[in-house]
Amino acid sequence: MNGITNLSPEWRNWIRENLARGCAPQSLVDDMVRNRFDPVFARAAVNGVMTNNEPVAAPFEVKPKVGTGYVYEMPRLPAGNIIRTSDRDVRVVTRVNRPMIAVLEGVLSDEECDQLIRLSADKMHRSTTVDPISGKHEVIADRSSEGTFFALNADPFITRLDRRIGEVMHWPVDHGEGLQVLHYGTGGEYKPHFDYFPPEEPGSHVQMTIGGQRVSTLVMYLNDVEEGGTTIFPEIGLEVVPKKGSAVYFEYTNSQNQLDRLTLHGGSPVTRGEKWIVTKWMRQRRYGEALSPATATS
Ligand code: PD2
Ligand code: ZN
Repeated sequence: MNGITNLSPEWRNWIRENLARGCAPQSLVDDMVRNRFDPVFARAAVNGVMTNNEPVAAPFEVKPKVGTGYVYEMPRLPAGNIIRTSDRDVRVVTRVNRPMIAVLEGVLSDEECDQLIRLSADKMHRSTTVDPISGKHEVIADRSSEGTFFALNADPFITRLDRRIGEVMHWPVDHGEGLQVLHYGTGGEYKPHFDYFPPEEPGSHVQMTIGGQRVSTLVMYLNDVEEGGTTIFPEIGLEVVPKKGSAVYFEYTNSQNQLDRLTLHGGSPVTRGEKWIVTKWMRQRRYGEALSPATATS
């Protein structure tokens, strides 16, 4: 611990009032750190005021204009401009707070991107999505790409990447689905969808029997795309341009099991060249070492 580690009633009120005004939790943590609070303590203090049933949840909901009712909690993604993992520093270039989205640079080195493509190239299969009724994987036109996956601990290279990715997403590695590599040729796209399993679809329950709901996604870009192939968030008008080694992170399930519909997203058509990505989906609970990703769209 480094700095102040106790919370006076005045500071507790200050946190409560600012949350009620709609300030982003992270901005309160930053202010506290500037006022010599220990960073870990400041984060815990803001989280504590938010989750101790203090009267902060209602003003914190998305305004009726959007009307999702999703309560934003402290992001799982670590705070700060740089996320220091065990083997690599990752730079945060953009953060959106509602929905919680971040663009990250340098998640993978150029060599790691090339290696993932090399390892995947000769074991690609046409991508599937989950049938909303049966929960079974089916090939459908909404997802014109081919893919393959790497189980946790498939080899030392994959183990190292999974460890780093777990640190970036601040979630246990064994709660993650195996890394999924996707390749889109020219014209390939992935129509807008949710990465969580929509509860109203019967097939979702099949997908959630092991590991529960998905909570967050990290889409990492393995190459620069000549034209198109952006990751789009149509509800908020955000478009992330693929850049080799960079990633887009987003989270959509909170501790109360609410799902953030503003994280609707898709892969826009690749209009020139090709696009390679690798995706990590995190679950609420342990998912199991040997399981392949449960590819879901609605
Ligand atoms: O290729 C993408 O940008 C993309 C878009 C939406 C990937 C995913 N979803 C995904 O892997 O879930
Ligand atoms: Zn997706």
